[in-house]
Amino acid sequence: MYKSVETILVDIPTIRPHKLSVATMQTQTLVLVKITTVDGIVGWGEATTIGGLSYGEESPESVKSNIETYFSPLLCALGDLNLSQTLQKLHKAINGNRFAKCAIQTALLDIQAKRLGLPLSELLGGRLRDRLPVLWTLASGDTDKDIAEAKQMIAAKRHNIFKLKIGSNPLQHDVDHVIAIKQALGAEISVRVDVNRAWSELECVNGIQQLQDGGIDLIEQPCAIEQVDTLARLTQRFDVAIMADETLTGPASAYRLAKQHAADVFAVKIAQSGGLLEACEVGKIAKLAGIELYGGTMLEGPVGSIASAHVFSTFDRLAFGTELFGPLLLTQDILKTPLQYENFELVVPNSPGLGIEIDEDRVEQLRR
Ligand code: MUC
Ligand code: MG
Repeated sequence: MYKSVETILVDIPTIRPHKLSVATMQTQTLVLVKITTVDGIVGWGEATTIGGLSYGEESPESVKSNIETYFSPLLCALGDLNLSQTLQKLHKAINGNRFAKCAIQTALLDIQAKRLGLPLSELLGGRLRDRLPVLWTLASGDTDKDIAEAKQMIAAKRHNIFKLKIGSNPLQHDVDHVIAIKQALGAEISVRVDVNRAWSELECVNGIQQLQDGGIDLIEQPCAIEQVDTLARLTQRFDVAIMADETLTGPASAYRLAKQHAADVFAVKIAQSGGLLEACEVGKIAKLAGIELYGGTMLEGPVGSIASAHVFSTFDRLAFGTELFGPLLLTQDILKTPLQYENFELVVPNSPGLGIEIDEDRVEQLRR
C-alpha cells in the first residue's frame, strides 16, 4: 500500500537569533517526511527539533537515518492494513523514536484524511474551533529589542501574548529583564516565561516568587526534566501557573504527572507525545486530572505546526492558548499558500488532510 517514504532535511535561517537556555538558533532544520501510496496519494509529516541534540533525544540526522533504515522498509513491506494496525506494527517493531513516529503518523493521517475527503481534525474526533490564539516568543536576549518587537506585534494584530526565554543569564538579570518587559507592555498583555529547565529548586523559589509578584502568569519548565518532585512542590507552593514542558513526554508521562498533580498546565507537543493520537490522549488525561492545556511547539515549520493545530482544535479547553508561530520565525516558506495568521490567531485549514500544499520546487532548492 505504501510505495515510498522520503525524509528531507531543509535548513532555513531564522529571522533573528532565537536564544534559549539550551541553544541559540540562527537556522532551523525542518525534518520533512513524504509518504506516497501505491495508488498515488501523498502525505506529509514533520519531525523537527530544536538545536540538534540539545533539546530533545532525536536529532534531524538520527530521525532521517532511522526512518530510512527501519521505518521505511517496514512500512513499504506492509500489506493492506488499516491505520491502527499499521501503527501497531510500527510500535511493536520500533522502540522510542517519538519524533520519527510522530512524523510518520502525521503523514499516514494526512493520507487517510485525503482519502476520506476530510480535514485531519475530523479523524481525531472533530474540531471544536477553527482558530487558535498564538503567542510570540521574545528571545533576542535584549530588553529594548524585545519590547520594540512586542509592541510591533501588538500593533500588527499578530500576537498579544508573549513568552520570554530565560535561564541562560544570572537569575536576577533574567528576572529584571522579564519584569521590565511586563511593565512596558502593561497589565492587559499576558507575559510568560520559559526557563527551559535551567534553575535549581532554590533558584526556582527565588525567581518564581519575584515573577509572580511582577504579574507574570505562566512559568514553563523551570527545573530539570527528571525533577518531577521539584515541579510538584513548586506547583503546590505558588499561585502562578506552573507548566510541564520537557518533562512531559507522552501519555504515560502525562499519567504519572497527573497522578502527582506535578503541574497546573501541560504543554502538549505532538512530537514529544509520539504522535497526534497520543497528543490527544495527553489532552484527555489532563482533562480528567483538572490540568489546563497549552498547545506547544518544537518550532516546526508549516507541516508540524498545522498538524498540531488540527490536534489543538479538538481540545475542549485550551486555557493558555498555543505557540504555533514556528513558520513565522523562518525567512523562507515551503508552502504554495502561506498559513493564515490574522487577528492574533492561526486559522485551522478546512480542506482535506492537513489542508496545506507543499511547494516541492522550493523544498528541492532548500534541501540539504
Ligand atoms: C520550548 O521549550 O517551548 C517553543 C517556543 C520557543 O521559542 O521555543 C520552543 C521550545
Ligand atoms: Mg518550553
